Amino acid sequence: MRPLDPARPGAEFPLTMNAPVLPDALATLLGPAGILTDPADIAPALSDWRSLYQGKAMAVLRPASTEQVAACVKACAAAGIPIVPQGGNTSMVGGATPSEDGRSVVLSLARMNRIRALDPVDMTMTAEAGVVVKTAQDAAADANCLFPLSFGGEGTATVGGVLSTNAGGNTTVRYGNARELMLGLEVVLPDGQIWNGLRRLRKDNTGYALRHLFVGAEGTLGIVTAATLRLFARPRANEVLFCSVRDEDAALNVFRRFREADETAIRAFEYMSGVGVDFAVKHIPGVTLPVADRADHYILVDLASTRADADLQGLAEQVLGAALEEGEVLDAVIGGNEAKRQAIWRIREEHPEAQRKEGASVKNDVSVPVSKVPELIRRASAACVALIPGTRPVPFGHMGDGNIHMNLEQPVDMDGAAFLARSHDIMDTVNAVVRELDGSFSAEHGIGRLKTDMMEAWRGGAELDAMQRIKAALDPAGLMNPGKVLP
Ligand code: 2HG
Ligand code: ZN
Repeated sequence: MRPLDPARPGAEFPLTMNAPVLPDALATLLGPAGILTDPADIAPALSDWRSLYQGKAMAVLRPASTEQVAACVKACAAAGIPIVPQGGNTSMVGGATPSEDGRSVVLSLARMNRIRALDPVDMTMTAEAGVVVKTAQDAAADANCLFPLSFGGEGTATVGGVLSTNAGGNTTVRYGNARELMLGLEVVLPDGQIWNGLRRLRKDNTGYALRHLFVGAEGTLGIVTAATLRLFARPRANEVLFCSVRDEDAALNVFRRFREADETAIRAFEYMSGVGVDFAVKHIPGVTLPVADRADHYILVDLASTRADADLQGLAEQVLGAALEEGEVLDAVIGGNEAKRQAIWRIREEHPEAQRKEGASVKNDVSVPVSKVPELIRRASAACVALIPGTRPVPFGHMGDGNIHMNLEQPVDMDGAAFLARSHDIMDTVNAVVRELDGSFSAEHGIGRLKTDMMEAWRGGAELDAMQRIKAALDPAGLMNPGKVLP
């Protein structure tokens, strides 16, 4: 083995006795389009979307087939080179960023972007890991079906990434998380074996459900190269509502009212605070407040039905009428046409960007039982303001499934870096409330690098022990996405 390019030994990698060296075989195997070592070319793969981490890598490998992924894994295993799998690189927790030591390679699935099969009778789609979520949605729609996973990063995130992180998003309340949308997987194991588990079966009780082990493992147990996904009937009717509500309890009660009136019609039920909506209106061109008066609390309700003649407007009027009478809902608009529906969704989807433009912020992707969401928002907000006076709580997100982004924006008169230096104090403060409410410190963004140090406190004992033994059994050399998930 010797460096790929003798003029640039291992790119930024110092050639020492212990330093692994990129095997020559990779260049032959992948060809020029399949391996990047130029610092300018690999730079985008070395940092995360939130700019929390700046890693280094010997190269970015870009295999174009499952066999090539397997060959890369074998070659890297033989050379002792850690592999960081990467999809759309939209992780919120640094899950796809290499470490700073420069010893690893990033393995991008971007070139594995074929939809291998779509069956509107089985209602399944088999897509390679690098297929962008939006592309999968569009392919399903072309076949008159629905691939329901939906979230802000869907135009960049990929099938392999959303399965490896068990992404949730806006429609969990109706269709479940990525895990529930997966029937089968193809995975390259850490020893380079290819496991073809791309079954299309709704029933298959044949021992351990191996496929579920790789969902949410964030690439620490192997590399997902393709998946068979569940499709659904495409909705023919859709309405989106934006309402100002009295308080958090009122928001939850409106959710209850819709569930009682027609549970199957709720495609998303999102909460937003007054401060978060203010930021969206202030920073995002074209975003305006749809209701007449500003309020401290808002909800977005997305209703859908596969029946073209479903009277969703009637359903909305019936539920809102009662909620208005009780003083739970203060004001409401119903989208009406597609442009208006999209305008309402933009207010919610632009929350992360609006928060970024307002200044430094700390994210807390947490979940609690749905009944506890109002208490979570109130108690965590108060605790953070007590910790750092002037902090601006911006709770928003997926109220219908109990996942709130309990985010905190820096005080107006505080230095952003000084605020971020308190990140761990803030996360601990929110998590103390989450723990009392029987919640989770990571609802949908995963553990990545950001939350590994919380695993012991939250999952320590038998649970973490079992995880560590699974990791050791499948990846004894610890080369698959090291430093992620497990402490
Ligand atoms: C969302 O729901 C994402 O928009 C991002 O999960 C949440 O920025 C966040 O904290
Ligand atoms: Zn979210």
